[in-house]
Amino acid sequence: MVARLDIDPFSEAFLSEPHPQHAALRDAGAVVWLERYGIWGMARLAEVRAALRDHETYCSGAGAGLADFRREPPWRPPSLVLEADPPLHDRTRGVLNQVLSPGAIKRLRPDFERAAKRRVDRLLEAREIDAVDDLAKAYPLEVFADAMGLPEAGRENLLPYGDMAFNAFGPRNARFEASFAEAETVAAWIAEHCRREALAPGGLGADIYRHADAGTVSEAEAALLVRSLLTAGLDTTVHALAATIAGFVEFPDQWQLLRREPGRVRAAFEEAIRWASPVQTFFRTTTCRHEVAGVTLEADQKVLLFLAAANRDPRAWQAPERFDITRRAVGHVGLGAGIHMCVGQMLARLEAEVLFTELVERVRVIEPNGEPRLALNNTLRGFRTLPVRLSA
Ligand code: 8QM
Repeated sequence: MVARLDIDPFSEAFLSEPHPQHAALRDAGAVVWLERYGIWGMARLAEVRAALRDHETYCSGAGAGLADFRREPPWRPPSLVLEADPPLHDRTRGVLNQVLSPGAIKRLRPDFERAAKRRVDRLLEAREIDAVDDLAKAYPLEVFADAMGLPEAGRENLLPYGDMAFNAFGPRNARFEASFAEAETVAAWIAEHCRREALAPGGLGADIYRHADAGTVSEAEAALLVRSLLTAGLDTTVHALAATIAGFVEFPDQWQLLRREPGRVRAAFEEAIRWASPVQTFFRTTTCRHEVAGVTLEADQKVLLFLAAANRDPRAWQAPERFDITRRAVGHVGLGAGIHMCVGQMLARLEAEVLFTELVERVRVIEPNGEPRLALNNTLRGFRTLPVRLSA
C-alpha cells in the first residue's frame, strides 16, 4: 500500500516549519503519493540519493521543477545543464567543469581573501549587524559578481532573478507570482549580462565564451551557460553562508570549537549545507516504469525529491537536527548527487572557507540580536534577516 498524502509542500505552513512535515513524509514510506499535485515524493536519504544518481530512470530534460516541459512551456528557455540529459548535458557540463576547475578556483583566492578582510573590518566596526544583508549577501555579491566579470551597476538584479528562478521550480502559486512582479526588468538585465560584451576579460563569464571560440558550444549556448551560473551561483551561497552563521548562533559551542580548531572551517560549511539545505527540493521525471521499495512508478511521472528531509533522515544521521562540525557530513544531498551535482561547489566552498577563516580569527562571540525572519521561496530556504552581535 502506498501512502497518499494531502499536504502541500509549497504552502506557507509547510515552508515556515518544514521539519515536522519532513518527518511525516519520511515516515509515510520510501516513496509517497502527493495528491495535491499528482506527483511522487521521496524524503529518505537512501531513495533520494539513488534517484539522483540514476539519471537514466530519473531524467532532468523534462525540467527539474514541477512543470513537465514536454506538456507545458517553460518560463524561460531550459537550462543546458540542469534541465538537460546526456548527451547534451555532458557537453555543456564539460565546459562548466573546465571554467570552474580546481585551477580556476585557486586563482580566485587572493581576491576573495582581500574582500573577506575588508568585509570583516566593516562588520567589526559595526558590531551589530544583519548576518544576511551585511555578510551573507554582501560578500558573494562582491566576490562572485567580480569573479564572473559583471559590472557593478545593476547587481541588485541578481538576487531577485534567483528568487524568481527558484520559485519557478515549484507551482505557480502566489509566491511565484509575487516574485515575478518586476520580472521584465530583472530578466532583461540578466539577459543583457549573459552577452559576451557585458563580461569583463579574465572573468568566468569570458572564460565560457572561450569555449564558444573553440567551437565546443555555440555563442547562444555560451550565453545560456553564463545564465546558469548567474541563476545558481548567488542565492544558494547567500543562504548557505547565512545558515552557517545560524548554526553557530544556535550552537555556540561549535563556534568556540572552530576558534580552537580553525582547520574545521570547510567541514563546518559542509555541515551547514546538510543541516539547513538551502536548496530544499528538486524534481526529476521518470523515463520508464520501474519499482521503488515495492511501489511501481509509471513513466513520465514527476518525482519530488526532498533534499532537506533526506539530509535530516534519522535512518542515516545521528541526531540530525544537531549542527555538529565534527560530523562526517559526506553523503548529504544538499549539493545533489550524480551527474548534475553542483558544478559550482568548489567556488561556494572557497567563499565560505575564506570568509569564515577571517571571521573565526577575529570574532570571539556571535550572539543573536533580534528576531530572525525567514525568506520564503518555493525551493530555497533561508533567512530574510538574521540580526547578530559580534564581539572581538
Ligand atoms: C540550482 O540555470 C541553471 O542551470 C541552474 C539553476 C538553478 C540551479 C542549478 C542550475 C541548483 C542550484
